[in-house]
Amino acid sequence: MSGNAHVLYSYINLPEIKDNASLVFLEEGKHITFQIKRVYFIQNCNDKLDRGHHAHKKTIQALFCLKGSVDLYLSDGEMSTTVHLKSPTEGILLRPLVWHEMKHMTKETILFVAASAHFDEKDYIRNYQDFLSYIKDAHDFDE
Ligand code: T46
Repeated sequence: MSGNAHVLYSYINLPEIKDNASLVFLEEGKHITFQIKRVYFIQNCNDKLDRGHHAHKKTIQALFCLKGSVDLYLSDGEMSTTVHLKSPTEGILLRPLVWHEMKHMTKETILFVAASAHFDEKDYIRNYQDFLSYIKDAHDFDE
């Protein structure tokens, strides 16, 4: 880990009811602080290639690994860290303008994501140099 990686994400802990099964739930406004506009999940990853390799301009996301595991590489261009997700009850809140890559997903892995916005390709920054320029411009504008 380099820098204060906690700025890049925060953990979200979900309740689990255990009887003859495990029931995990999440509620908007309680466990998820943003309004959920979309959910999606990624499964059946059938090769060793990483996924992600982008940042979002505005979209906030909550990521949970329902099955298997995934390593999430996160960077804001200065600090970086890798978070290992392996439990449906422990996810992360990923803020906008954080470059993310999903590594080591397998056929077993099911990654569930709740997002604050509908799908919009214009919200993606898919080139790392463009990402660095975008955050530099945003910082210059703030000053
Ligand atoms: C993210 C990580 C964690 C849609 O049409 N609708 C959707 O809601 C999504 C999520 C994707 N798509 C399309 C866009 C691409 O043509 O599905 C295709 C694959 O998307 P992408 O290459 O962005 O997939 P990942 O696994 O690299 O990234 C996904 C999300 O797209 C992204 O927002 O943060 O999971």
